[in-house]
Amino acid sequence: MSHDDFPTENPAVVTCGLPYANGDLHIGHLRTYISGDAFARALETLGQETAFVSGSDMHGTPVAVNAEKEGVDPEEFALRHHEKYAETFPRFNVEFDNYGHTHDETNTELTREIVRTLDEKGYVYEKEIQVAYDPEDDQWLPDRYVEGTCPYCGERARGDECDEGCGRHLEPGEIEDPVSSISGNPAEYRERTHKFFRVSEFEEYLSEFLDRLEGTSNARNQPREWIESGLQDWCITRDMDWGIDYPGEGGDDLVLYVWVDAPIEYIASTKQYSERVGAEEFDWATPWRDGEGELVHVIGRDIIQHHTVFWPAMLRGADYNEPRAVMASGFVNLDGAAFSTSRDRAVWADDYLDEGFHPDLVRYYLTTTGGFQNDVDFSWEKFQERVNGELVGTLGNFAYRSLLFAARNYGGAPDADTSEEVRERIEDAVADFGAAVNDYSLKEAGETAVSLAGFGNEYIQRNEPWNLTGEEPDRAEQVIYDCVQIAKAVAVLSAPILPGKAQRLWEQLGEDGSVHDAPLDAALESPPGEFDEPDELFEQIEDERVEELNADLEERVEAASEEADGESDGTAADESASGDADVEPISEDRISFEEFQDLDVRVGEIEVAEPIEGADDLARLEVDIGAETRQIVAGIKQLHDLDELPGERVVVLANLEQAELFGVESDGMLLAAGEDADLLTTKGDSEPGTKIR
Ligand code: B3M
Ligand code: ZN
Repeated sequence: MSHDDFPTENPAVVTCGLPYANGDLHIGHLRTYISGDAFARALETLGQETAFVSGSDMHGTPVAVNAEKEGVDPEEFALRHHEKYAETFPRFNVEFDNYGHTHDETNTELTREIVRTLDEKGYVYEKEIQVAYDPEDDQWLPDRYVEGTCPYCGERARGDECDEGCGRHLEPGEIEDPVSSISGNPAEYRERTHKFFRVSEFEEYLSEFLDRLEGTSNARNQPREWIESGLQDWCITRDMDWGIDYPGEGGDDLVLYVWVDAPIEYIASTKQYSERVGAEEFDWATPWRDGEGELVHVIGRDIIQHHTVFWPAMLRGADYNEPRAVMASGFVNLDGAAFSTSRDRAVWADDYLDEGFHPDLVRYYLTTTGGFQNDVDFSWEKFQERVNGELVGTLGNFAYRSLLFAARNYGGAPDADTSEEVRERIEDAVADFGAAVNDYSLKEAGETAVSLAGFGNEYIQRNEPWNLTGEEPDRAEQVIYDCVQIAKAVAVLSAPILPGKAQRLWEQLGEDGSVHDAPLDAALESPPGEFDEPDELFEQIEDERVEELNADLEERVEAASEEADGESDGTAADESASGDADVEPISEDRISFEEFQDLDVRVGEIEVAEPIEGADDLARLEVDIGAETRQIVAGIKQLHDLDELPGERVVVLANLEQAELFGVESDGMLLAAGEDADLLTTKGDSEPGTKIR
């Protein structure tokens, strides 16, 4: 069975992985929420009825451990963070139809009901297992209360997840050499009776389900390996006070494992939305249970297993509908290394906004830099480059010059019809947008607007309406009308990713209402006649600003590292105990040898190196990489004597996506170290084209 293309007749529900209510949000966290929001908006643009929901994950040891470290009650602790999240998301134009939390009544009730159903249907059984226990503190050590060695890969891991190694979910009792993460005391294993969910019974179902599943390929393929290597049943109870009490027989002193009630919040949150707007407007039961619907989960790639194995098995066991798609994103790094909350090595959500940056800029950066599955590297330089290049230089520039010319000369859109060339170009963009959304590619969906604006710039430049107004007024009117039409299409196509800016452009065009209510066809409908002179949509980010932001980040990292070093109590939980403040921390995110082999790195020989006029830092190079000579743009203009470079052997990443920098195509990247762009070279005499492995 394959799914019909979006838009379908059925209601869709787009969900985002629930953030644990246990800390401050940084822009790395925001990737999931911004992407979910953009995808939900894009579906609506296509005409798909969509509810967009999520909530805070209030339970489990990620919350309990942090609350305990702060010495506060977990409920109070989690609620405080929940409220903060609920307030922060809209500030990034992430507009959930409902944002609940897992501790509320709707979720608690629904969770109990679903677990009871699973129990009644024979999918739950009891088993004696070994559970980690701290004899000195007289405390059970579920999940993140215990740390030790992963039995699968030998890396350090926490109780329920090999977070630094192979990424597997770990069952209680599996972790080796257990130690309490709170006290640092060595732990022992003691026997306890727990409840298990028979995931293994769903093996056949899950493998068929994966054949139907849409979304990103990581979410569709990775689980196959887990299923082929045999599914384990999941322990669904924990020895804790904080959580939802086990609802069935014989689990009086147990709470449910957080991963039971967390995904159920997707349903509960949809239910709350229904209750608020009325079932006539959106009936939660249609997509989830009684009818058909399109369920799309947007998550981080570390929780694929939970969403493609455990969750669909639960849904199936309790007679709910299955997800249509799982979109699993890569992580966000900062200047090439993982964010580190404890080292203050992060761009915090609040700080970003306090700096006065518009939320749409980071939305654009996070959704269109690289494919959805890939990790995105954030640096203020790269952010500046994309904002100044694509948003200011292409989209903003096109909108401003077109609307300004139109307003000054005609008081708005002149009297004309769209030319065939422009109509066809917009039709292509509209078709590309639809295809991108059906392909779950936000990057491609976002690119339709920017590349259409790029076409608009080229169109206006080629037709020079400013030279036509005197001699050929009809031609001038035609060209400007076309440009206004393109601007309208750009507003419609960019709305999911740039909701605030697209709305501004919509208003500049003299349109009423919200661009978010405009269907995709509006891109081709005639723009209203009158509008005033526009103001610029985007503002250039200056180099000094970037320098300040980098200096500030460095200062904070240093201060946090010093503080952490001073405070270090030597427990296993202290993330900051290793590393040197002056050296970027080594990424905790290991890649496989296969992933490394995806990089096509070659020896190259520089043939030409010349400055790019007008660009501060950029040089244009021609590099022989054996089979061909590549044009590569590199930020080395100030850092190297370009005349001396021809003849140098360098190291080139040959299969990097092509890019355009300062209007010059760049087809590959020179590898270089550090701030001074110290160029990597070869020691022996490998010829250009030799592969580096
Ligand atoms: N609260 C956060 C995470 O592991 C976790 C997600 C739950 S989604 C149902 O990314
Ligand atoms: Zn492991």
